Amino acid sequence: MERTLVIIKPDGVKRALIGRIIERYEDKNLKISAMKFENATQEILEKHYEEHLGKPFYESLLSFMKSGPVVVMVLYGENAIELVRKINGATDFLKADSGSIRGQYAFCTTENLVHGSDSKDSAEREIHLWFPELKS
Ligand code: RTP
Ligand code: MG
Repeated sequence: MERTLVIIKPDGVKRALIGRIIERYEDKNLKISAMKFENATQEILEKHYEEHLGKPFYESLLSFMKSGPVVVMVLYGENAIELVRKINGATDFLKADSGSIRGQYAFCTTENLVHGSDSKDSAEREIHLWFPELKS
């Protein structure tokens, strides 16, 4: 069993896609073990996206992520990390499989609806960042 951190970004919330997005994960047998709805702070976003500091899209990414509330959740199941990234689809919306969340709904590369941790280390780091109260 593996766990991973998923964020439904402000565009997913504004477009009323929360239910349809969560359904995709549940349909693939991933279970929710923690979930919250909140406005992400500058502080948490700087830590969450520290690997992207200095990249051309960094500032617009942070302001987009602060443009409205997000849904943050911990999902668990077999191969949860890879499975979530497959369900989410490629970062570039033009390359995302049409059956993926981004392939179906995204029309922009920055505003791309969902986040999924990209490795075991990232998943643990991000889970501790967003849910410091959870045990490892
Ligand atoms: P995520 O972290 O959200 O699951 O997405 P990812 O691994 O597919 O993409 P990553 O390279 O980690 O980029 C993080 C987020 O930054 C925005 N981005 N915009 N305009 C652009 O060229 C660009 N590139 C990245 C996206 O919101 C991406 O999900
Ligand atoms: Mg990433």
